Amino acid sequence: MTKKQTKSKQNKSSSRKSINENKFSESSRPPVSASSSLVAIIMGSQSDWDTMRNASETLNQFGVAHECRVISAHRSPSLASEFASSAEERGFEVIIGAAGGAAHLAGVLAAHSTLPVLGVPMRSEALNGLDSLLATVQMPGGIPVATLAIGKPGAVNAALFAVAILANNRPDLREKLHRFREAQEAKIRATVLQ
Ligand code: RP5
Repeated sequence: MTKKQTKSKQNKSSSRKSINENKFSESSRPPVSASSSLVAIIMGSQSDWDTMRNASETLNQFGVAHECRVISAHRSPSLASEFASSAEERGFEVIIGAAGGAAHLAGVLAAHSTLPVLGVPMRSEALNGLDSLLATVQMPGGIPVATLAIGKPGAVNAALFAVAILANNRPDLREKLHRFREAQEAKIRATVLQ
């Protein structure tokens, strides 16, 4: 390659770079601020918090930094897409999406992110959570949501699943999971019925 050709290649690549940089600094995309949290617990309504606090408490037991937020797939669709689209860039590694009724939140978050998305169906008043379960679990092939149980067990398990994912490259967390299972088993072994 001649000097002229090399120079023109460099110019092209630097102009491509500046186009990309400009694109990211344009107002069409809100500035992304880094998060120190590894897990995002997103729920469709404040009314889901009583259940989802169990996920937060479980992550606290393992010392996993996380963020809890209300974002509705239907009432704040732009916020749902903004959050999920920037989650990876902000440093999150797992997203937990909890919603009830026409529970599309986890699916919408998964549609905007390649991070693992764990869905927790809320126990609904009308159909006891069956509606939430089916709406969360029946994703079309190509956009996966790992769906947990309805309500509190699902919230706890979503957190444990998130820890298991994070533990793949964090031996300290893997060790904590082993100890958690041992303590759980010891409790069952020690149970004496009166
Ligand atoms: C869903 O609708 C929420 O996740 C919640 O479980 C359900 C009811 O929401 P609210 O009417 O209590 O706000 O979007």
